[in-house]
Amino acid sequence: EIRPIPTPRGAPLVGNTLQIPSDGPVQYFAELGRQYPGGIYRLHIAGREVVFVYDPDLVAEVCDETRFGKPIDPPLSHVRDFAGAGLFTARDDEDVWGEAHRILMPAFSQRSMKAYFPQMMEIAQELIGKWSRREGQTVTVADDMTRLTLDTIALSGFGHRFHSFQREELDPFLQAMLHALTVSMGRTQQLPLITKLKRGEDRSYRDSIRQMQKLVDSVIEERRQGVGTGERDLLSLMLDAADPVTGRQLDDANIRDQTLTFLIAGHETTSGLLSFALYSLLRHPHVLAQAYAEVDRLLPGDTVPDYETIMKLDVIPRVLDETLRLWSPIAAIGKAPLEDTVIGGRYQLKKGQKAILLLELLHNHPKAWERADEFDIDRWLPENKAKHHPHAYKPFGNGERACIGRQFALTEARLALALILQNFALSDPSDYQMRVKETLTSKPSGFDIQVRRRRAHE
Ligand code: MNH
Repeated sequence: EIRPIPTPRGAPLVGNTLQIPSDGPVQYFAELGRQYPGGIYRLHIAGREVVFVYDPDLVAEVCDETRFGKPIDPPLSHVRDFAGAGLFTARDDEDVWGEAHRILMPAFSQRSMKAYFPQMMEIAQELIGKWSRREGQTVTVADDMTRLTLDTIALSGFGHRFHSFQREELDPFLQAMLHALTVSMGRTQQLPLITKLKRGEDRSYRDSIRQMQKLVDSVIEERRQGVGTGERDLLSLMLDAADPVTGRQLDDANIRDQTLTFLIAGHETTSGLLSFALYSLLRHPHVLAQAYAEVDRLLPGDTVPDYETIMKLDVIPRVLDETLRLWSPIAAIGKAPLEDTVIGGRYQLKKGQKAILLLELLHNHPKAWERADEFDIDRWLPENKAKHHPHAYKPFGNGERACIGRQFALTEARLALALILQNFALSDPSDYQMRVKETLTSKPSGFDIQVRRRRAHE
């Protein structure tokens, strides 16, 4: 029989809107979820009914692609102000999603990862160089991981060099991006009338978007001028390849949207993953010791890692898997039913009614995970992995609209962690307490560590 979806009491008209902190909405949603052990609740936010799900069996239903799709409503409809119909923010029914997906898939094959390896290596070495010059000093982890991942996707995907490690300040592109993401997130919790009234904010929002687009246009122009390698990177595929199904090529406006999408989606999340991974290693010395032992075995002394060696790593990938379980850089993803439907045999969802998967609660759900709050990389041994609930782990999303860059991120992150551990002893003298900062993605804020070289630097 149909039952109402539980909900906390809201205020008249604005519902639950004013209860949601603008600087950490998803952490608030997770907090609230702990009060609803049934794995589902709903809120009334800025005129919309939003359902939250985190029971693994309900999530399994919501991940059935014959019944649910990816809705482009706030915040993603606002992110479209700058990411347009790029892969991340395209609607399921827009032709350009399938065209771009098919054109770009070859750039994310395992063979392509091998082709990007020299570029990944070049930027990772810049990180090692910077930290070597910081001997015994502190570094701000998330900032340097952002330098690493932004420069890596820009070089591997577009042949563009940000030179972030040569500068004290983060690239102005990141300022503009952060501002645009903050405004678009904020608007999710805003009644449209309020958004309209904030004229000054809208002006600076448009400025930030223009600034990002200027950078993107110059990256594309560089290539058209013949700068770069002519390799089959993301940009060359977009400029030259046709969709095998429709025979169509991407138009200039869409190439711009995709480029901006990849510059953002291709670095924010991986930066968060690496920052959370370093945090997790410092909190679990026995796991850190295992990771050092692995690196010392596969990369003794100053051995320069090649692609094959990175693929042989076993501890480090399991550290990444477990980090993504406990600290998912994308903390929530949205799905919506294609037709009116019922989940769990009792909760009614109307066509298009958004259901948000809360990954923190899903990834900690007692139905699916034993000792859920323990950082245990042995969960990811093949024999244990086979026993996991099939829908209790979604750090890369689900189905057709899942992350296209997963292998790219994991290859880049394996290499970066291996090089960091090969070269540095890490410590956390200030005993950092986790503070998660939310933009579109989550990252540890203000996490500083101390780095010392393990061997004298040649
Ligand atoms: Mn990624 C979609 C997580 C790295 C490019 N990514 C998604 C989704 C999740 C996700 C979750 C699905 C979002 C949704 O359903 O609304 N992504 C990650 C994580 C990492 C990551 C946790 C790193 C760790 N992503 C990357 C990298 C790239 C990339 C690296 C590019 C090089 N991601 C994308 C794109 C999409 C996406 C593009 C949209 C795919 C689509 O809908 O077709």
